[in-house]
This record gives sequence, structure tokens and C-alpha cells, in this order.
Amino acid sequence: TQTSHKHVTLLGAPVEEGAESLGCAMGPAALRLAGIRPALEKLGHQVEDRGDLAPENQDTFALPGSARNAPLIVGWTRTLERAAYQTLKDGRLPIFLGGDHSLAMGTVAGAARHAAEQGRPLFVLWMDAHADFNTPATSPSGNMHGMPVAFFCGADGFSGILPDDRPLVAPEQVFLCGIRSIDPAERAELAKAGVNVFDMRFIDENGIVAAMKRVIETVRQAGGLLHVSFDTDFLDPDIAPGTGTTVRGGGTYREAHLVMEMLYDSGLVTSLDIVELNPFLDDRGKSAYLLVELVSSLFGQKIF
Ligand code: B3U
Ligand code: MN
Ligand code: MN
Repeated sequence: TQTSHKHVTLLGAPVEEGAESLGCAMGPAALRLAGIRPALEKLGHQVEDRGDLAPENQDTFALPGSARNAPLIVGWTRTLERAAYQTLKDGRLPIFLGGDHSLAMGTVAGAARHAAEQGRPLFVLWMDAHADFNTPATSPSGNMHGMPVAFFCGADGFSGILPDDRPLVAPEQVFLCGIRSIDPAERAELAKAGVNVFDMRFIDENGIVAAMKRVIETVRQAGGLLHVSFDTDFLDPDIAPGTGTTVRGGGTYREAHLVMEMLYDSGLVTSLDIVELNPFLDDRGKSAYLLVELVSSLFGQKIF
């Protein structure tokens, strides 16, 4: 069944200043070297690579509280918001090659603007060891890769980054999956907001299929669009060591492929981030190659 060939746009977002340790800026290059483009072309998709984007200059921007490198991250957010919006408006499926996870402040915001224009709800599937629900007021590290979900759910502390009337994502339309590390203040805010959380306990007890079925059914019934934001540290560190904040007990090889296959079959995914690959910490391209394999499964690679 090859009726669903996509027009895919690759966009490199070599941002690394949202993370504690540097190296994610090499992520886009590593994903290209691991063959992301030919992998998609082999599956019949039409692929354009727009190369690496550059952040808007926002040197004078200030954010109160603890938010390291905020001016630079805000510059990236504005660039990526426009890139995501425009690519989707052109009828294409953007894949953002990260880059640390702060890039999703922009990509999700752009996807939300596009969805609002279409009159359709945007859902976000966040595959991650972390909830990324800190704010400049709660963050223990000040690292902005720990904040994007709070940002696009409309938490306080981010005003002025995008116009105040920007479309936000309702917390009930966000699904966190694979979570196994949350900070105390972050946990309280997350519970208050009402984000859907499939933590590792849920996955252990019910299986990843149960989580994915709920996500897919919810999006389908709402007639929604689905943005998938895939943090390398969702995966178990044994299979994906090339990322800065590994947490043991992560998604297995089989679980990760199954998630991607189910998402492909659903036909619901309209935009994608691949983030937090740090090639400097990787083991001979192991994590980069695995991420490309997973993207293949998400775009129709079949066992049989
Ligand atoms: N929650 C911690 C750690 C963290 C979040 N995201 C990553 N690490 N990659 C923080 O700094 O906000
Ligand atoms: Mn993350
Ligand atoms: Mn993470």
C-alpha cells in the first residue's frame, strides 16, 4: 500500500545552547551522514533538504528568571516558528533535525499556527525521558531544552517570545510518552496543567501499544493534526548512548520501532522533530543510525 507518499522537507536546526553540554549542533550533520535522505527516498517519498537554518538576531531579548542563553533560543524559536508554519502551509511534511529540544518551542508553535488556520486541533506526541515542563521560575538548571512543553502549553514566564495571541496547544492535546525523570516543581505544574502522561510505569504495566492506541484514537476522533517530537533520550541508553541526559530504563528497540510503525499506519503525523542527538557522545554513529532506522519505520518501512 504505497498510496501515502509524502513531500518531505528536511530542516537542520543546529541549536545546542538550550542543553547543558554542547554537541547537539552536530546533530543535523550526523543524521544526514547516517543517510536520512536516501532512507526516505527509498520508501518513495519526495525529499527536499533545506540545509541548516540560522536563528534570528534577538541579542537584546531578556527573560526574567533562570533561562540560560535566552536571547539565542528566542531567536531560534522565531526562525523555527516561521519555518514550520510555512513548510506546512506549502503542503509539505517538515522534519526538523536537531539540535537540542528547545527547538520545539518554535516548531510546535509554527505547527499550531498552521493547524489553527486549518481549523483543526494540533496534538503533540512527546517521546522523552523528561517532561520538559520547567519554566524560568521552576528550572533547576536554567537549560531551556527542559522548558518547551511548558512554553507551548501557555505556562507563565515566557511572555514576549512570540506575539501574545499566538495559538497555544491545549495541555489536554499533549501526550508525554516514556517519561522517567521529572523535577519536583515540574511535577506539580504538570499535574496542574492536565497534560496526558504515559510514564514508564504506565508503559511497563499496559504496554506501549495501549499508550499509542489512546493517542491515535484521540487524534483521529478529533480530526486533528499530529506533531511528533522525538527526544533521543526516550530510548534506552544501551541502544542510544549519543545524547546528553541519558536515563536508564528507556524505550527498547522493539518498542521504538512499534511506535513508529503504528504512527505510520495511522497516517496522522504531519510534522516531526528528531532532537538531542549529540554525536560527540555517540558510539560510532550507533544512535544516529538508529534514529534514521526509526524515521524509516515512521515513513513506511515494513518488515513484511
Ligand atoms: N528536568 C531537567 C533535566 C532535563 C530536561 N530535559 C533534559 N534534561 N534533557 C531540567 O534541566 O529541566
Ligand atoms: Mn526533551
Ligand atoms: Mn529528554
